[in-house]
Amino acid sequence: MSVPETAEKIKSMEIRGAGRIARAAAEALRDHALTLKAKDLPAFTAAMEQAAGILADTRPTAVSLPNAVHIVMAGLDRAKDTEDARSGVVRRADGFIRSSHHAVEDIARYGARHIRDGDTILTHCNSEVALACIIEAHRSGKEIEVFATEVRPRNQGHITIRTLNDAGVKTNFIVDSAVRSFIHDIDLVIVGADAVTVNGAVVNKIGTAMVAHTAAEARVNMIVAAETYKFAPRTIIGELIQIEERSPDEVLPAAMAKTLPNVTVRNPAFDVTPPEYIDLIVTEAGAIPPQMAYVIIREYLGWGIEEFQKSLEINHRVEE
Ligand code: RI2
Repeated sequence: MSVPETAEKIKSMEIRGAGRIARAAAEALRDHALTLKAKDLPAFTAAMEQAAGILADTRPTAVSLPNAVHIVMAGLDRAKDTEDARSGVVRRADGFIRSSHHAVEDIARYGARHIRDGDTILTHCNSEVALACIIEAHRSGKEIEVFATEVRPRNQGHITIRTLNDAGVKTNFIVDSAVRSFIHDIDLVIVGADAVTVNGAVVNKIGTAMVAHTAAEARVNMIVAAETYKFAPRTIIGELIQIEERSPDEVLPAAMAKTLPNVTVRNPAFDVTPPEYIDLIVTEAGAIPPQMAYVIIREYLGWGIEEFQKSLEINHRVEE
């Protein structure tokens, strides 16, 4: 798929979910590299950088997206010629997509071990990797039951219940505001993540923080399933995760909003769950307490503080 087409589908959420948008961006960059006609290496690099920028700018919160773009684009500056640059992009994009699928499989196995026979699980939104844990537990023969939320305003819960239904998992569908009413029926909460910050806070679909708070108050454990590329390296240097605020039309029909001049519709798509509400983050590198997020950023993304210090030095030099 072309870069503009992929970008449009990510923006409109036809392609959605933090892992899926990351893979779609890698795929679009690979296809772009394969068809790009450039007169020389600088022209090729400039065109690739432009495409990378377009894709990275589509949705601001899921850090898997800029991380995937970073991984695919890394090393482009060391390419010998256009063909070397082209094959490098293709190799890294394919490598990212492959390892992303493997990560989901590994997390499914690790996460499923936290689910006991007879457990009732609550999940919020539609996370490919959180559902993979649940489905793996079901496949391994554990008797489980799920409560899935509706997920206003985009109803990602509909995708979740379809997936669980098709996998043969006994599922209850509830509105988001019913979580407190059922929390005493729940043994474990499992959600995905759009971003994990250096202090172990988890940015995920709006409502996740409320679910986490409710679970903590009821002493129900909460685990987050997140591939390592959902950890946010730039939070090391104090960068905050931008919370996407989407169109008010998703919440209230424009025709009705027009009749309410004193009402402002707010539509943040994500919220932040503090680390103290999270028992474990299950990654493909193993399960970690949220407080160990820095280690994942450093060891698995390879972007420790040094890389930023280097880039800061370069900036200082330019300023002088
Ligand atoms: P996976 C989604 O965002 C949800 O917040 C979900 O929990 C998260 O991405 C992770 O999804 P959106 O695209 O990568 O629905 O686990 O706004 O599928």
